[in-house]
Amino acid sequence: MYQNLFEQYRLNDSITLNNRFMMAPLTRCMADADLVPTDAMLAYYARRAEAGLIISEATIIRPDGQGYPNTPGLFTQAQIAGWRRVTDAVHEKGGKIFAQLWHTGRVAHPHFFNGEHVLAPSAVGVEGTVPRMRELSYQTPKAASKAEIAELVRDYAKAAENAIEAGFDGVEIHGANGYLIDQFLHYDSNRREDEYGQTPENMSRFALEVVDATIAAIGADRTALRLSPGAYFNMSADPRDRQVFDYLLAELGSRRLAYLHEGMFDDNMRFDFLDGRVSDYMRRHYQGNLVGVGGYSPETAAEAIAAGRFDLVAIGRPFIANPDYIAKVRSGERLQDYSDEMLATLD
Ligand code: FNR
Ligand code: 8K6
Repeated sequence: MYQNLFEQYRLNDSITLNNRFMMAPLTRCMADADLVPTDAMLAYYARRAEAGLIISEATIIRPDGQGYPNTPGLFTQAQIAGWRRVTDAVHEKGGKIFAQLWHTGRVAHPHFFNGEHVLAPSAVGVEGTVPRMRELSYQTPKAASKAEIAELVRDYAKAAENAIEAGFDGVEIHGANGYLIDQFLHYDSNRREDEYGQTPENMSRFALEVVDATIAAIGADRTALRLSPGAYFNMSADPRDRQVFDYLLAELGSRRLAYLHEGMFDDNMRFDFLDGRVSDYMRRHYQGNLVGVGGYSPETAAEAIAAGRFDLVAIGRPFIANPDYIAKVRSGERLQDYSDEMLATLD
């Protein structure tokens, strides 16, 4: 069954995947107090090594990128060593794993890094409080200076180098879901009047600088990007955003990334300003490897891939509910349903 999902898939000259399933990046908030991966995390990822490619939970590039408790990092030697144990375990089982590189921007909270402020494109805050820590209200961020933007770009590239040192096969830059890079890409959060704001070209500049610095550090074959043009999470959509993504996707076409990944929870959602689904919009504007995600079952993923709508599928919640997801799908065994209570433990 689902023969196309179990075919090998050649991402590029450097990386071939055992099948077309990816494990989606899933924040679990279970790293230790120093944001180092634990033994339980090692076992959790190793159990899922049959995926063609695991994307790690979002991993912060530096302390002020943190917006949730106990999210792992890739900026200290202890964190690099901790991840090395995870990547070794996945490789021993024949799997591959990319690190998802994260800075939460205006969704960060100084509580986590004893800081004074959080950085974002503009001084426009989000309403509400940090999940699981309801006493922490979000703050109005400080608009990053040009020197601070340049430093952020360097820190993404440094984290990518650290990921390679930690044994990852590559990195997925988290440009989705309302976090720092995405904040530059939307009119809701980017009100800058310098060369990082106001026009599609300017608003794409930070994302492209991060991509180019990462490619320069570790190579395009090992660099991927996640984007969410639908602005469905931590963000308000503006019809003008479409022009920013039209421009950005065209620019990315010449970068030869390992893949481009949509950020979505439900890829059945239709967006008028994108003329339909996020995945279909991305397919029309980007010619490289495309990863679909958001509510897919093996059946619907196999159909979408057969129809050429995307090349690989990422599976999130079902992979939390079924550590042996791939084996179950292969044998036709019934999958356990996901429920939010499963987030309490790392099985
Ligand atoms: C997520 N998602 C997510 N996305 C991301 O880019 N980085 C992350 O760290 C996380 N963390 C995360 C945690 C939890 C608990 C959930 C449920 C989701 C989104 C995820 O990668 C995926 O896009 C969605 O879960 C949709 O796919 P499924 O679950 O329908 O297969
Ligand atoms: C609770 C701390 C962990 C936060 C991780 C960030 C990813 C959030 C995933 C939560 C899933 C529910 C969000 C649903 C939003 C969909 C909107 C259509």
